[in-house]
Amino acid sequence: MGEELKLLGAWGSPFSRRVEIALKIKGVEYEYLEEDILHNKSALLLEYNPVHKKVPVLVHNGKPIAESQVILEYIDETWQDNPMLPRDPHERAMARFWAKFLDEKCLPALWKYCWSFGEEQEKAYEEAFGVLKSLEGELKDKKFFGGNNLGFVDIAANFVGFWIGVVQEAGGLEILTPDRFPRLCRWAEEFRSCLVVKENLPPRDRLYALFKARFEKISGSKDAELASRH
Ligand code: GS8
Repeated sequence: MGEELKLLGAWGSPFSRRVEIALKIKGVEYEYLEEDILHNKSALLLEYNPVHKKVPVLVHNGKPIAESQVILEYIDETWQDNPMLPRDPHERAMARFWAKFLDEKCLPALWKYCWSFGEEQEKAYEEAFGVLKSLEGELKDKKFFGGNNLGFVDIAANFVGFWIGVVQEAGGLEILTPDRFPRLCRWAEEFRSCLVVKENLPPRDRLYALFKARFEKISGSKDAELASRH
């Protein structure tokens, strides 16, 4: 019926992969446009997301929507089969609460731990450990955050389910491990083995190589900085 759906995304971005998972859950067709976010953002991206200039942007019949969680809600409201948010208002509110926590608390804390050094990293570890503990507590004995089926919070937690494991391996870090977080690690395995997820994750080797190069670059510049002080 002349519906036009485009996704401006980036292959390694957990945010744009969230949207891909959601569109696959709904079974809607879309055109994917890969953005070179580091070196060459397209005119389309700048036009459609002038505020943040970031992916993902979903463009539905010419109308752009930015910010992955906003996009997920839009998708859930527009295509109502296979709902991602629960129906019950309190459960819906709780799902939004945890999704917000993931972006506002978990992601910054985990990222800081992964990309800092020395004393700063030790401090960051405490905070990252704390946010993961909160998630571990919320999972309880549920299969997914939303219960028996993959839902909104699981999709929002995709960077915990996949990206963190790759980053910690590339950087020789240890935080999300089964001894510290047995439920979260079991959830992560469950998450990655869902077909819609599995088919919409970046290639692990390629992501690993990207992070490895980034760690090498950072440790190189840190060595240079230390040397210049002596
Ligand atoms: C974050 C999007 C984002 O950081 C969301 O959609 O949920 N809160 C937003 N996108 C990154 C790619 S992933 O690291 C991006 O587009 N970066 C480009 C830039 O910062 O210039």
